[in-house]
Amino acid sequence: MTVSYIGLGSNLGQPIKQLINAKKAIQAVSEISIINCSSVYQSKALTLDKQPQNDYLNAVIQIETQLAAEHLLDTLQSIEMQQGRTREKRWGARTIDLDILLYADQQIKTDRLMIPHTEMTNRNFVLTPLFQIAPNLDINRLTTEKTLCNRTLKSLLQSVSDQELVCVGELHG
Ligand code: ROI
Repeated sequence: MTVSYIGLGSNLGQPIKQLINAKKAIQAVSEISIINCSSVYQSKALTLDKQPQNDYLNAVIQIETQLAAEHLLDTLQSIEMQQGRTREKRWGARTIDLDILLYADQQIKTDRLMIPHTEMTNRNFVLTPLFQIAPNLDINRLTTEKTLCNRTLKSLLQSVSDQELVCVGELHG
């Protein structure tokens, strides 16, 4: 069994419903057990081009799975498809986004997968819910594509504290 953390995000349609449905769909996969689930957080869209986008709702869940990382990715992508996600441009608005943030303490770099998730250490909407459910998570030895973590989650959080984030409720259902 492998512990993995999945980031959920949505800013189109009814984002809270998208998150709830995604959580239910993940729960229904027999090779996955949900161990822990963060609250739901709202934030302004982080964009590259400053094009206006709706606010996002985000959450992080901790799972245990027998699926290999590639198969977990296949599974999450098929849930995204079921929920009507089309492949939009990078950094564009989306109905549902399911990202593998961490997969045990593995470093995976393939055409399809970058684990740890490339941007996770720069994003308050990932770090705050992750810290909520795994405050003692040791990410010291992990490197993302861009950064050597080499820091505690708490100190990473301080460096993104200018990105405003509001807790808006729980992911029931
Ligand atoms: N911005 C926020 N706040 N939350 C997201 O989940 C999110 N996802 C994205 C981009 C467009 C980078 N911005 C985001 O893919």
